[in-house]
Amino acid sequence: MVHYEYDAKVKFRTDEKVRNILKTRLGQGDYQKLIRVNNPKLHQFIANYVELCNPDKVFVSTDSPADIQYIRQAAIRNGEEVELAVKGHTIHFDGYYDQARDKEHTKFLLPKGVALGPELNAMDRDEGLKEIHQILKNIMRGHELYVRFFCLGPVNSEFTIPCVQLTDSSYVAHSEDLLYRPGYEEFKRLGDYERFFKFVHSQGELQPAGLGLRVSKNISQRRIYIDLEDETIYSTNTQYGGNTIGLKKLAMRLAINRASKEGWLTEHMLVMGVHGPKGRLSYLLGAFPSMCGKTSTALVEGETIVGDDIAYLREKGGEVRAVNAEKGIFGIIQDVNSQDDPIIWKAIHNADEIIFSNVLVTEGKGVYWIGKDGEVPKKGVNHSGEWIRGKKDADGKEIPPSHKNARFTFDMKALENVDPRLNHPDGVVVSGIAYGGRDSDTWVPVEEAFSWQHGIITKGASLESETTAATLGKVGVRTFNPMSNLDFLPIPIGKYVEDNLNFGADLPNPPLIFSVNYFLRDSDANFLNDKHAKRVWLKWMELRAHKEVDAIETPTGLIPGYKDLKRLFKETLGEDYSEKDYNKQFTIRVPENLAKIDRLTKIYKTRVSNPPQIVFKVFEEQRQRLIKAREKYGDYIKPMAFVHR
Ligand code: SPV
Ligand code: MN
Repeated sequence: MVHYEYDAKVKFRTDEKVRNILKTRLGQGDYQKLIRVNNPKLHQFIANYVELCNPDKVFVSTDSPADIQYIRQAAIRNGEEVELAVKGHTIHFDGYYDQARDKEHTKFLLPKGVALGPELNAMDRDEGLKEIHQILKNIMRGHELYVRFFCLGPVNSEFTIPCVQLTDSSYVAHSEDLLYRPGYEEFKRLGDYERFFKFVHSQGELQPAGLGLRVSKNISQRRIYIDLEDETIYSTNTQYGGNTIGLKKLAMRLAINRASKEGWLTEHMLVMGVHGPKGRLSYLLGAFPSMCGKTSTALVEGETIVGDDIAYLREKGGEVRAVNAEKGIFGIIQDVNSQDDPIIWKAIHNADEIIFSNVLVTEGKGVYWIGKDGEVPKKGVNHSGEWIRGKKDADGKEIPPSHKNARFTFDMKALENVDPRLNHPDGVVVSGIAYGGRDSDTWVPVEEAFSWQHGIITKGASLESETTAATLGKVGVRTFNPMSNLDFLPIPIGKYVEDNLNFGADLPNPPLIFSVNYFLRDSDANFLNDKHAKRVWLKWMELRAHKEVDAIETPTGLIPGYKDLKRLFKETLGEDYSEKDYNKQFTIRVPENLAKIDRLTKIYKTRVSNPPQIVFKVFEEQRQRLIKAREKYGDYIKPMAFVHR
């Protein structure tokens, strides 16, 4: 379909014209690399954006070590990364106001007549394309454009989605090399194939930052526009990975859209192997909003990791199979230390290639982040420039040594516990799915849903997370975040919930669904669990998946019995788990649970267009169970009131 003049101009170019553009703009070697992929649609796409963005130079990267090395070196040469004391480790800064995903300027471009509901950020497609093409015009003057090919999901698999990334950021191109499976050979193999995802990114004009690095200058022109119809995403005037790394959260939006049409799922989930008795390994998925412990869970001691952020789920032979869309980690570094996250700590010290972003660089080119082992340095250089303790920003706010969203990027091969099935084309069989957010007072630490439908509705679709106020551990606002996927939904929430319900509806043995809560507090705001308790909840979920342990039936779901947890705490952590702690943690909090149902009912009635009606029925049934229990036992009910089953 032709939507406006720019489209009209480029859509009708002949293959010959396209090749001529490429021949003139690319060096002989790069032209040859590109033409070896026999894909006219790909050539047309690249020619269009080379012409529009007008880079000084184009580099086409194959999967060869030499090409990858070229990009690594370009990142240093261009001032996007600086080498640190440890060989292969580099630092990248994003601009002071470019430290996170820009939700306000991330928009779906919608053809006339399509609507996504009030919660999703969207604009008219023609208008959006016009605006973004204006921003892109000549934006790469003076820059080199990198053309990169990758695959989402394992290669040679039903899950594979080939992608092409155009970017003038060697940091983005380098990051993708650590995070995604190579795709040049796959594109060559596929030939004239049209269903690939396309990403166009430019960091735009740059300005100096600390250590001689350069950061995006025109933040007011920062845009992330998602064209679902053409499966193309545009990103401009930003460097932060969540806005720029095409295959990460940008591709996730396209993949959710595709999955919805084709009957599979794209989820914001970790994938991990949990060891059960007698050498058994069972796979669990976990959905958590950002900064709620997803990466830490995926990387607990004693278990294996398949992925920490994005999973694709497909039904195969009556089972649910999952893969990691990625093969590396772009993880939050704050509070990573040798005690709390020993596996990540070790990998950060052993990996032969890491990009650190927005941490403090100390004298002698070491790095420091908040919560790292050791003393806070007195000075250094960070995303704010030269830094000393107590430094304030323009608003008078104290600047911490590292940004709270500072990250590390490495290939998962740096990890000692990477699962052997990471790249298996059939993925792993899913035994259970856990949903969790920051919740100070409602959910128990772990609970199984009564069924797929009950789990999707009262756990996944009811997920909320509290924003953490900086002051004294006080609890902030609860934000609604269905399946932790709200920021990435390209389809109306109601439709997405329905897709989830349908996915498990006809399976003979769907994965069990759980909620977990690592953030439960007592009335003095102290956490009721330490960080390692999650290892026990994982073990309990694994046993439940094989019906090897019983559970207690409460109005909201099935919870562990004390004796089982006591044993698992001892076996897993060597700790004595007291009945007092158990009762505190697993008390059913009726008023808070009822308030949650009221909140969610209201949200689904007012903020979600066309919610599946079953949602209200399941909420109402849960409300009645809670009211009945309250009549009998009061507001706060210890597990012993309920029966084992
Ligand atoms: C998240 O915020 O969920 C992340 C990092 O995984 S980002 O790439 O910014 O999305
Ligand atoms: Mn994420």
